[in-house]
Amino acid sequence: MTPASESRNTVPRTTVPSMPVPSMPAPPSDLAWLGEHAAARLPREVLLHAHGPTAASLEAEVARLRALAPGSPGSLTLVDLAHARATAPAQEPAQATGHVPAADLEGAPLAELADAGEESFALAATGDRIRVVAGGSRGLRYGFYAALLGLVPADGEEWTLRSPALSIRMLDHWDNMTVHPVMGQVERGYAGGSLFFEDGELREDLTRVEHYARLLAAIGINRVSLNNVNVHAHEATLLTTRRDQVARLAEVFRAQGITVLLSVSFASPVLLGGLGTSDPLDPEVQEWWRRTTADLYAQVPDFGGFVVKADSEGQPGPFAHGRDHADGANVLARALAPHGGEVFWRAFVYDHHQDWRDRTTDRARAAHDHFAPLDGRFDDNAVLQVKHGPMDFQTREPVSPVIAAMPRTRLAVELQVTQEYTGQQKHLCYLAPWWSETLRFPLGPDGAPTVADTAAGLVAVSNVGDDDFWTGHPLAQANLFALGRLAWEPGVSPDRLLEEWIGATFGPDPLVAEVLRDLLAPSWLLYESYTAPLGVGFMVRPGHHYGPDVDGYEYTPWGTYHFADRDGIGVDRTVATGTGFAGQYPEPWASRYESVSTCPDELLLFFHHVPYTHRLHSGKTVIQHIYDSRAEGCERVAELRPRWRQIADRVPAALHDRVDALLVEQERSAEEWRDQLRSYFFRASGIADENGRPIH
Ligand code: GCV
Repeated sequence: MTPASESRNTVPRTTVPSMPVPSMPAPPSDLAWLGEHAAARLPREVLLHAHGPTAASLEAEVARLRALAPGSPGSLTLVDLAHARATAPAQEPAQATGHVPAADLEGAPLAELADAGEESFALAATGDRIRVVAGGSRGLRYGFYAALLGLVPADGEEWTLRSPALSIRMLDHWDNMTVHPVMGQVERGYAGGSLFFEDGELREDLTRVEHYARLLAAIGINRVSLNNVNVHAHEATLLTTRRDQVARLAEVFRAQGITVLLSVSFASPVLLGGLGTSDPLDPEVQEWWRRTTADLYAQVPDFGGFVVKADSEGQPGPFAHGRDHADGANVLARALAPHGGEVFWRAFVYDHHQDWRDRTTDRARAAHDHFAPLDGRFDDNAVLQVKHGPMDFQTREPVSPVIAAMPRTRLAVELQVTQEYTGQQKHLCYLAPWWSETLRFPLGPDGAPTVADTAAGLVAVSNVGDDDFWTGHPLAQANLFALGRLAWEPGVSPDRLLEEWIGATFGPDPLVAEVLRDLLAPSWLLYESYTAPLGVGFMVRPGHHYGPDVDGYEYTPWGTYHFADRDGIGVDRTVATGTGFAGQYPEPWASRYESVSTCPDELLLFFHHVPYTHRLHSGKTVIQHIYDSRAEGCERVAELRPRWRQIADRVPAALHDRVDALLVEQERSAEEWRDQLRSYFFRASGIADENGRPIH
């Protein structure tokens, strides 16, 4: 055995650099969970038994972190089993450990690791010594970041084997290359412009993308889709004449074990190829996709695949050719298959030219109506990407019934980290409690497989832009962190994720942790309490979707109605008297949602139209709930800023100021929600607030 200090790629105590490594570009002002506090956790001695690009990038990472903080006492040993085998004499068996000292591997579950796949790792902590053994380079990276983020078992525990619960852990960027006059550069982006593109082309300086890739790798993300699913003419060319830009981004993400994907237009054969049709069953169209995809792989051999929004909100799709969505998805899947790529086909398909007078059409039904009959028809490398709820990323929705309805289809559940309907990164809204509830939702009676058990992956729309704090609202970083961690470990509690994020980002100050916890942990329910009530959704200003407008979408073609009148409110989605949507669920949910007496309060108005005097399980009438909850929500929002001010000198000043200014806006906006909704429903119902609070 070679002593540890002589092993290849060892970063011993003596080589700790005291200055930033010259090859590393200057860091952004905010390093989120990979800043000084994470650096302070890195043990002083790091022993790396690995080779190749991952070893080089981990060495660079250690050097970068060393420049931020000297680290903690102790050692971190990282062993890539692939390296161990490569350095073992040829006659040794597959389990051979080459030049890795026996003590570094003592007791490690090597056989289990070999079965667990290359993203897995095993970790043990004894005293101030942490040991990580990984089945491959991605696992090694994840093990390294687990040590930095404090995801280390208590001292003396056995080795724990860690594998991601979901193999697909993807962020979708809705970035455009140019700035849209209304939408800005990033559709539904609230954190500045695109990190990737500027003035219609790839940015010259990709420094921030490098840091972003590191942040994502640290939370376990393994795929990033680069551009908006609404693919405009200019962005469509990323598939053909601008492939070199995809290749450059792929290189940056590859360094962190992340593969890139592109959103493509279903009409590409016409738009880019000059063909007369995009009919998926046309041999020329199929050949065009095959050739174009092969050309892309020639430049980006580990390209991940395509994301497609088709027949939705104006995007072209197979319906125009009399074909269904399995025909559409499979033509792309077959072009990708020889290269190992996948197509992510979105199930967000509905009629956005609905007649509001027609009470039988229900947008919530659309995904199930279109896709459930296609179960079993999608190729193996096609993944159906289903929004977690049946409508559109509202503050509260039931779980989409599509997730339970397609056992023979690979599904990815889509979440929205960018806060389109949840306060646009101006309001505090820590979404992990809701995501966690969704992922743990059983798709049947008690003990039935959950959403997380059923899905092959989790996809989420990114909340990041070129903003100094990455996410506009600095505390919205918690959502990105939690998303990645939940994709890896859906059962972990949102409170624990908050602790992890606070520790890595803000360090061990107990008051800072307490204040952040108080602000963030209840913030989703707080946001819900002053916005659209009891699952009815929307009530936002049309177009940009910020702030209240109760009837903003009521008489529009978008299928987003609350049907409030003088007597009552809500959408009848029952089988007995409504649109029948409740019947799309398996039992016990179909019956539970169908009956007004068993439907949970928070979803009452999603499933039922009820009189204002209807009594909730909480004991309050619907109208009194609307009045009280908006008033009390506002009172609680007013308490946030004084609380935040208690840590003014304990967090970076620029960050404190940014959050402070946003809390002022949250107070203003919450009051606007309160006053508009309370007044609207008083005028509609004529029923007074029994608590006598002012109504305008
Ligand atoms: C990218 C919602 C948003 C759109 C978005 C769409 C989607 O409707 O408002 O901006 O388009 O969802 O998920 O495709």
